[in-house]
Amino acid sequence: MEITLVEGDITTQRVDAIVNAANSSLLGGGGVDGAIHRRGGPAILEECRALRASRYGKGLPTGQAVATTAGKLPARWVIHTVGPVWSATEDRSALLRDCYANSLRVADELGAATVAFPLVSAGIYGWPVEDAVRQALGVLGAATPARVTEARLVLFGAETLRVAERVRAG
Ligand code: AR6
Repeated sequence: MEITLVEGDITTQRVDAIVNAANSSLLGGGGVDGAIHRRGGPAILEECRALRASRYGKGLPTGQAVATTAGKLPARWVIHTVGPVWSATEDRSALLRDCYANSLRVADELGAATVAFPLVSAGIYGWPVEDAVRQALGVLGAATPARVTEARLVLFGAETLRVAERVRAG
């Protein structure tokens, strides 16, 4: 699997699946989540509500991932995952790695060849950008999915892309 770093908006990516940095309610929010629901239209929220009424009555647990339609977006699926809120006193990085591993597994099960990830937890949830990139590249770099051929990390803004490229270069 090839890992690519691009600057951009996750909602405009021409890939099979995009990952949403959601919250456990699955009912929307700000940041990536807000943009996806706004541009994808109501079909996404409808499926999220159905998931809450069936499999995830208590919400989607942190670190897990579940797919819905992508509505009007160019992608075919949105894979919702819930990152951990950053903590300076507790190491929650295993949960952040779970987000990438589980989202990639769901994408692979769906038969997606290309998947775009935002920098989960690195916005409203406060995770330091450099470490968020390190966790993402660690998981994706070690993964050997059967069908996914490209994992694209979509960085929001030129400065975030620059940080990601520096982390990747070591
Ligand atoms: N495309 C790509 N990246 C983006 C975009 C976009 N359109 N918008 C923001 N980013 P965040 P979190 C970057 O806050 O930290 C929501 O309310 C952003 O700069 O979207 O996991 C949910 O409902 C940052 O680098 O997600 C949850 O309650 C990264 O994407 C909560 O926020 C993630 O920022 C989740 O917070």
